[in-house]
Amino acid sequence: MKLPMKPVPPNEQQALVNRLAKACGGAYSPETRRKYFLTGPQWAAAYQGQALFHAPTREAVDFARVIEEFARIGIGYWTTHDTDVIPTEALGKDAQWEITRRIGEALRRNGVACSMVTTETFHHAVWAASPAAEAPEVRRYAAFRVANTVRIGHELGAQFAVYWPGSLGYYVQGAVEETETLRWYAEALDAACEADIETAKAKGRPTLKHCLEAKPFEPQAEILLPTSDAMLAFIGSGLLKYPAMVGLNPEYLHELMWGAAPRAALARALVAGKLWHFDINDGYRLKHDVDIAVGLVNPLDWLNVLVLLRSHGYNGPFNLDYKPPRTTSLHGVFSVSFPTAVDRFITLWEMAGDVLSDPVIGEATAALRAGSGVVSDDAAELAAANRELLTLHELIAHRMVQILIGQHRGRVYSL
Ligand code: 3MF
Ligand code: MG
Ligand code: MG
Repeated sequence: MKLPMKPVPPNEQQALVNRLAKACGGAYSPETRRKYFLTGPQWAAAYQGQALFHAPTREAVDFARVIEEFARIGIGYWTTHDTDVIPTEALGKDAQWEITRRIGEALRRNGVACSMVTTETFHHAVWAASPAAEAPEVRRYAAFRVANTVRIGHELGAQFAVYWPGSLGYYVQGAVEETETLRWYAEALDAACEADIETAKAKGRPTLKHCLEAKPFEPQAEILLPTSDAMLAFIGSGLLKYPAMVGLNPEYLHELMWGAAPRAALARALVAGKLWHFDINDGYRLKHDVDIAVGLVNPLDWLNVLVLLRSHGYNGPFNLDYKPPRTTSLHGVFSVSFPTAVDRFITLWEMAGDVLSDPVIGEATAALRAGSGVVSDDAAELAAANRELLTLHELIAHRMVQILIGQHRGRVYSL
């Protein structure tokens, strides 16, 4: 290994990073990247590295720069919270429409489309007791906020609205009555759907797909809708006026955090016909929301997830909802973090295609489904009849790892 012989002065560091990023190879062209429904959040690019125990490490960046950089990288879609781009005090006012107009211009100038809008219902002090707070005035304001976001979405040409309820929960039990709070939360979503129906009609556009996003921990200690399964139950509970307009935006890490198999959680959303939008990232089980970029922690699990989605014809967005690490500079956000995340995704997506057309996996899967042909009411006899066939479970897992690491192409090491 060649180690730097001398210190790398600040004015030479970007060039070093650029050279090594290029040396990694495996990068796709912006044209190729644009063929995938990859969406880039304003908040991910503009994240400055701050957290409860962390001061920011990066300078601020506005929507014009983010949209321009996404275009350069080849990320064809942009997503945003209302307050990522519009100051809270300007929401619903003329200033909001002036900013929306400038966003529209930046999108058009760069050939980027806005695919999704979302309402921030977690950061501002007004949400201290959640968007479904006891005070009716706060709930009225929440209804205004989600309806207003829907109108912004239509103005920008979005197809999706996402809702992460954020502070829907509590730190201490007793004061909040859960059933009532859920009913109140449903009323806010009803208001969003009603604003959507009205705006879509006025503009001659289809209505948006309204997608709920669950997270098991943070920012409350206890969460009322902690998982995608809880969200599905909520959609089917009878509390919503327009359940057919409401589906899911699962986030990979949010499911992994509580201990789920993300692939199984996605399968449950698929069979319910509610997998409409997908936040992609990576991280660890039973930790906080570390929001690491896709495929950096669990590439094999990711390959499995994409095999499931490809085989079911999922054609919704893949939203790059991660946080570039605090150790990455702003230059690094756009020259290393986003492009490498996009390229790992594309490689894993294409590998999922390899898995689906792999003759070994194909034959093994078909054989498992064919069974032994031995029909019996004797449990021991049945078990014995399938014993050898079931070894294929492990063989398929091995084959997937081979495909992941390139071993199927002859990557071996001699001792
Ligand atoms: C929090 C999240 C959110 C949601 C966003 C969309 C800041 O963990 O994942 O990102 O994705 O609010 O509604
Ligand atoms: Mg998310
Ligand atoms: Mg997250």
